[in-house]
Amino acid sequence: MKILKDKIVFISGASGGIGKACAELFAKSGAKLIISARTVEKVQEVANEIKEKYQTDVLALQLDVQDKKAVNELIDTLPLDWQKIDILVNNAGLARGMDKLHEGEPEDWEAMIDTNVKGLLYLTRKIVPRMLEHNVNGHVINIGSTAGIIAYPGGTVYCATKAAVKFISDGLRMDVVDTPIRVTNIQPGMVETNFSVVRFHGNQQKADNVYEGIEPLVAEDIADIVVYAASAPAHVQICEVTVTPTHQATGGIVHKEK
Ligand code: 8X3
Repeated sequence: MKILKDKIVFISGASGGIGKACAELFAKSGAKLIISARTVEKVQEVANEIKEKYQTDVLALQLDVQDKKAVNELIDTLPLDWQKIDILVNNAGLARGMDKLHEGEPEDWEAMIDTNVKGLLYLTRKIVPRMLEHNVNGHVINIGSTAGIIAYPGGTVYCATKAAVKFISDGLRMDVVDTPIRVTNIQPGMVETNFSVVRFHGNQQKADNVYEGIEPLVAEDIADIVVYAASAPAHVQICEVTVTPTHQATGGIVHKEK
């Protein structure tokens, strides 16, 4: 896609799932990528795969977005050619546990709040000023969730973090209204990735049950929307997109084949 040619796109949490699918589609559209993840080996593997397939520049970096100091250092020390970031995809995020609030694990809440909310804030705080400095038509694309629109049983803290993503997106859109920067919040419903395996602390059976009897979205469905929003003309801001499988009306309302 001509509009994305040579644009620099930063994608957090790109070692798999939605992040990796976005990386592939941006690369296919001619963009250059900075992709980060907590495990450098995994994200480097994704980078090698994409470089070979699309002959584009990809910089793979180790980053835990929960670590404010690491986020700041990483952005401050980007190689010269990579400093002019056009598009930030705040994708790093996770769900942990499905306990009732009063029975839940504070460590699970911390992982979700620190990644989904604080990590997204740290990266945005660091990158948006550089978009302004470099005078680019910047774009911040946040991966929210239907969970941020309506809560569901067992999702109290996860839903709260995604509601925060919605309001951070809305607030940031106001903060940058006098600049060329666009802000998009994409709110997917059920997407079959590693998401549920992580939520259930590695229990594959429990994860499989989530998607049994329904055809869930796949990571590529979300990447299509991310790249669509990013390639809209500069005067068009896709503020929010909610996308669910056909048999999911919203968070907790799902029709499953018996
Ligand atoms: C994930 C959406 O419906 O699995 O963000 O909670 S859902």
